[in-house]
Amino acid sequence: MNVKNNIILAMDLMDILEAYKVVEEISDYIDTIKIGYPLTLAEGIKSIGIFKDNFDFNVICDYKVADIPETNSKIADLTFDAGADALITHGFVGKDSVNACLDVASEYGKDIFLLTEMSHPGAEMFLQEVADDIAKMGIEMGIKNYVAPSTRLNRLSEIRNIVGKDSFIISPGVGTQGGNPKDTLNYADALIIGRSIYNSEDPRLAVDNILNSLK
Ligand code: NUP
Repeated sequence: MNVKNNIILAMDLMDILEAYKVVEEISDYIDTIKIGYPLTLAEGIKSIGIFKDNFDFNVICDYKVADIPETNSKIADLTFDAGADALITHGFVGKDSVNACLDVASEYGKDIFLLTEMSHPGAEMFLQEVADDIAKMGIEMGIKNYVAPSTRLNRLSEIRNIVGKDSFIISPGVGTQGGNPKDTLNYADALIIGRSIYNSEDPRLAVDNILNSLK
């Protein structure tokens, strides 16, 4: 996936008109948006089509799919049928569950992103211990796209080592959660940024500042 300016907007506002307004202001700076449960549960799965039809964005659905294979298939099918370009899938549920998402994605000619370690402090309790193994499983399965945290650069760097330079890593936790954009891009291919853009008084200026900090 090519991501303009290496920035993926995480759109977790829960009102589609507000979300639309923010996106409109910065639509020349970005071409990839990530939506998750907040917007989808508030406004419906049609939210995907709104960003595809009006902005021609890549839409990544952050549904952190983590169920038995049969249920994962249903979730993936509904997501890709609604127009998503990629689906974020949890790895801790194991190979069969991840494979279910991968199979549906390939039927649609689309992608999954495998979530390895998460960016929040609680990820250190359980997930961190298995994150390297999740990344290794992803490589064994031929997965090309990963999510890894900008809040722990040592972990991001380790996950990069495991998945190799040819994999595509997108990294959340930049800005509000404390991650630094420039440092993160030493290891990741694109930044996932939400609140520091959409909660800003001036989202355009917020993106400008981030882009300047990357120079
Ligand atoms: O480990 C993760 N951390 C994380 O923040 C995996 C994620 N998918 N996210 C998501 O990235 C989170 O749900 C939110 O949509 C976005 C980060 O947003 P913000 O902290 O920049 O507002």
